[in-house]
Amino acid sequence: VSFPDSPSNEVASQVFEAIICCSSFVVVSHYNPDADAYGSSAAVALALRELGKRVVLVNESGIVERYRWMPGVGEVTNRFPDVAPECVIVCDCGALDRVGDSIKGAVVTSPRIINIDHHVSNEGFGSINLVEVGASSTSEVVFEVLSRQESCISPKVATCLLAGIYGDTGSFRYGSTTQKTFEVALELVKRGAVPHEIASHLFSQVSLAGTMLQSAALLEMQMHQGGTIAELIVPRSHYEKYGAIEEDTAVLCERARDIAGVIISVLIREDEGLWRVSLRTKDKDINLSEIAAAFGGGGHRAAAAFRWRKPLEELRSTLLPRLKEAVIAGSLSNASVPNR
Ligand SMILES: [Mn+2]
Repeated sequence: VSFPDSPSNEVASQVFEAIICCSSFVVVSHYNPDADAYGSSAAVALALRELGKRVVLVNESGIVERYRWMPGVGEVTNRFPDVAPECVIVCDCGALDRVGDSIKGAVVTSPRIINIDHHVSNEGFGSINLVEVGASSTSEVVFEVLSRQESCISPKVATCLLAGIYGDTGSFRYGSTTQKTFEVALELVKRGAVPHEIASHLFSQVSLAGTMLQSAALLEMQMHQGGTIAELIVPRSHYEKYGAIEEDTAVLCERARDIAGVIISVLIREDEGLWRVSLRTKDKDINLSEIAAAFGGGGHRAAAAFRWRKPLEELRSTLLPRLKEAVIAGSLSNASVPNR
């Protein structure tokens, strides 16, 4: 499958040519990785190795257990190698900060950075920037690069990429899912990815402790603006209370968003010395990336995040009015949103 009409087709070719020229690589994705961060970076790493390259796969968060089944994830290290590679490939990072403080220093000194991403907020920090804002996932963009050579897409690589697409599209449910997404997915299935196995790993292996913690958070959920905004707060003490870990809360914001009538969900998680805030919407007219950017974060229209280092009450009194404004503006521009 080829995409002659894609505006970034030429850049994808540039990326492929640059890859051919170098012999040693670090491939890195954002800390607190999701299926797309791991999937896109691991796919690149495995494909490069197939081309005879030396590759180290790096993520500041190391190996997140729930994604260990993904090909390549078992070899992820949280340390940038001492010997600098010829090229660093950064996947799924809207900003270089997203690789994490302990990795960023080494990345910025690299003579060649290839930035492969789909975040609307991408800062263009690479020597080559393959940023496709219309793509469902970085995995979809990576496919565009790797599909230039038949041998690059092994069943393992196909599995990584399809997992990334499943993750970022919420199983092909979100507005970012396009005809091209399905075309790429079809191609990946032809190359050996098994959809039901990937879906089972991603969505049917939730931990019991995590489910208990999620239930506690949902019971305490606060609704605002006539049930259009759902707010969840997870205090740090709850992780210990339920024996859960931080990654167990990853899907909580989506669960709140998926409630009938909810337009925006916000998840506020306590971390050491800061609050981690996630935002989700199912209204295509609301741009959460803009709201998160106002708080120093970023992301996509439908899913964005930021960190807050001041008191919780100050966060709530600043953020909630902005979300209410967005809901009102969104419902004015989109008559299909029920007026509740
Ligand atoms: Mn992504």
